[in-house]
Amino acid sequence: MERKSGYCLSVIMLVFGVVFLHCLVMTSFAASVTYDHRALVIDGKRRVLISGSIHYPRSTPDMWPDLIQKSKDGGLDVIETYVFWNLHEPVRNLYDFEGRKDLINFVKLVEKAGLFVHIRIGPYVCAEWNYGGFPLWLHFIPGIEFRTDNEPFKAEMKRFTTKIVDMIKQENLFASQGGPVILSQIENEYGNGDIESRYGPRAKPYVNWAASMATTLDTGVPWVMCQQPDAPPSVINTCNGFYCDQFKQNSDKTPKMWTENWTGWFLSFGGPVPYRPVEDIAFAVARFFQRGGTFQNYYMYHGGTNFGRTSGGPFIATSYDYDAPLDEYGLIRQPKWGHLKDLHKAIKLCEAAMVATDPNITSLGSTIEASVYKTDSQCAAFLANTATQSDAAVSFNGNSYHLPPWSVSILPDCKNVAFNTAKINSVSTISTFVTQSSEADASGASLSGWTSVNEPVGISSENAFTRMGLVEQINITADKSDYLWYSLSVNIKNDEPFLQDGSATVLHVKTLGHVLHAFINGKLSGNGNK
Ligand SMILES: *[C@@H]1O[C@H](CO)[C@@H](O)[C@H](O)[C@H]1NC(C)=O
Ligand SMILES: *[C@@H]1O[C@H](CO)[C@@H](O)[C@H](O)[C@H]1NC(C)=O
Ligand SMILES: CC(=O)N[C@H]1CO[C@H](CO)[C@@H](O)[C@@H]1O
Repeated sequence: MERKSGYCLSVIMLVFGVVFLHCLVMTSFAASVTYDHRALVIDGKRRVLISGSIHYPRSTPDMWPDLIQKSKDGGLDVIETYVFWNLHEPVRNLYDFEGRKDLINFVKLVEKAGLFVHIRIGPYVCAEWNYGGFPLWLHFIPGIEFRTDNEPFKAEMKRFTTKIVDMIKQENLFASQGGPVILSQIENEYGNGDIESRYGPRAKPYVNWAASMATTLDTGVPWVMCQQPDAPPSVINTCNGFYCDQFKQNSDKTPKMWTENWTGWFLSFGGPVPYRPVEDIAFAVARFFQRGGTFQNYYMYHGGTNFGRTSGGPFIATSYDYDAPLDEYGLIRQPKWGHLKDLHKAIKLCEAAMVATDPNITSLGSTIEASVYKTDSQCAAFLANTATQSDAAVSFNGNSYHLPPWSVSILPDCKNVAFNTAKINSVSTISTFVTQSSEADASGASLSGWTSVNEPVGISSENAFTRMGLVEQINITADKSDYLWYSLSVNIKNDEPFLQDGSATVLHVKTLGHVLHAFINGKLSGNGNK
């Protein structure tokens, strides 16, 4: 009897324990996300955050848990993704969030791993994505003009942004609701270069409208506008680029944040395979944190694949590997992944001092710069040598340090070097590829689950029509193909003068298209591209 009741009691306690733990997990996420001039402030604490981009539709859902775990193991705190409008709303008001498009499932998996999420809604996203993420039907709305102070466009942009925000809210995924989403983005690189100026006086009202439309959606977490120097005070202007150490916020009330740091670059058909040495990325990241940055995102941490016809143009390849720390297949790319992991560890050792104060930046020579973050309890320092060729011997705090060219040393105690960006300790690995036939084996079973699709090249002859001049391409192809066939018959007699004197015949086509292949009597006769 006694034993039995004892048994009962322990079961009850176990259940209690589980419930209690569950509560802890649920409440361990931030309830409040704000910011000040130093950093994002999560639950009252300023944070140094390392983020990385993984676009959910550029991998398959069964890859997601592994990609997220490898990101966590690599020292990331945040996973960042764009949201792709044309993927989710291929037909107006008909939404699709299945399989690779399951944004909510992706966010929940990141939450399960204990990481934060930054959702960049756009809804214009660029991203080397077909039409920058805009659905084709948007193009045909009467009177529409994209990304400017235009009522039909603003109505659609607001509708889609609201749809996404509502979906996230319904699942309680904003940090303000106990979820992992700490940041969202509206628009994308609109203030970059000459984009905004091309819209003339209607650009500025649009920027202000976009910011206020976003903030009134009441997510309880901050919004950013990347590369938007004239962003209104309700949103945070952030930097995108290969280097962002020189970036200055447009307000002394916002932190220095870097939303796109290009770990490599995208691949174009016929172009070189992009490669960015990890020493250079590590240098750029360390410089950013040295000069007061507190949020940094790798674009991309995992690039993945442009499936189907999702890759943007012109000539962007289906591989979106990006030379990222996780390669196209989700394998760890060394030494990139490991070296950045070591960098993240060193930066985190300085976090307490970094968030407590602005850096004191001093020059120790024409190419040598020291930054000190000093509080009562910690002193952390970054020493940089920005010379591209020569080493430097630096004396700092009474000690001497050797700095290789183009490198930063991180000293979490202002004395001992925890990490130097040019010195790689993680091992290189070389992947070996095995070939597997996509043919069925003797038993008839397919060895791999691979399938391929044939893209229709141009519209078919049943749909042919006659027209003078060139037509608007996307209207005619409905974006089902990148190609459109034009044909013209000419009868050439044997006694044509140009056949006699051997002079060349030139085909002139006036087009704004990207590439043209000319066939004469069915034979490829030449190419031209813009
Ligand atoms: C910044 O560092 C320099 C050089 O060590 C020192 O002279 C100066 O007093 C420091 N400034 C502040 C505000 O701590
Ligand atoms: C686009 O195509 C539709 C038919 O699909 C046609 O009615 C319309 O005039 C075209 N618009 C333009 C701008 O070419
Ligand atoms: C200014 C610039 O080149 N921006 C690019 C940053 O990288 C992303 C992703 O590669 C592109 O979408 C932007 O156009």
